Amino acid sequence: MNSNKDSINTIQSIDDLIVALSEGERTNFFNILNSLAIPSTAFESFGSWSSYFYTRNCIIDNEDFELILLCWEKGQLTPIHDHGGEECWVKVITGEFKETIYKKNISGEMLVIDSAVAKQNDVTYMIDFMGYHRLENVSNQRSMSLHLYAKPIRNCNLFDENSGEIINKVLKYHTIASK
Ligand code: 2CO
Ligand code: FE2
Repeated sequence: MNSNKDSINTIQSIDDLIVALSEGERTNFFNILNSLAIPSTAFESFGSWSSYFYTRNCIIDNEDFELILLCWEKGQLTPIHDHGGEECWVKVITGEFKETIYKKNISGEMLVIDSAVAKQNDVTYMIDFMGYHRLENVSNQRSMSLHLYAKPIRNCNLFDENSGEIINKVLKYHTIASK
């Protein structure tokens, strides 16, 4: 049943999403992202694109959380990385993403422990004890994903596949939304 109350409470704009996250608890973040009713076109003005690498576009960044739109050309992918000790929720806005999860064994080798494809509107969750992960745009077009980190992630560890070393990296934004 879709009562008036439900539709009033459904988040229909990015501004309302920011209010809901600001007033909400982390334990509700998965449900908040899962029940969004924001058209994918509403995210387009936050996007930017690069033929070299997926872009990280900041929608809002405060002491408690960071909401960023990632824009991916076909085939673009992240390095294998962790999340700097923070919680990470990803909602697919357009397209399809393969998420591969890795863990180091006692010899220091990075092993695949799981992989799945997330489709439009799916929400995934990661935290460092679950391992490292990689995301890849496996759809045949440009795609967008919405990433929520609490608290914001300023640095994370990358696994360098050539050297087998872990490298700490400062994370940057390609664009920052004006307030
Ligand atoms: N964590 C990566 C980043 O913020 C994206 S993969 O999904 O968490 O660049
Ligand atoms: Fe990630």
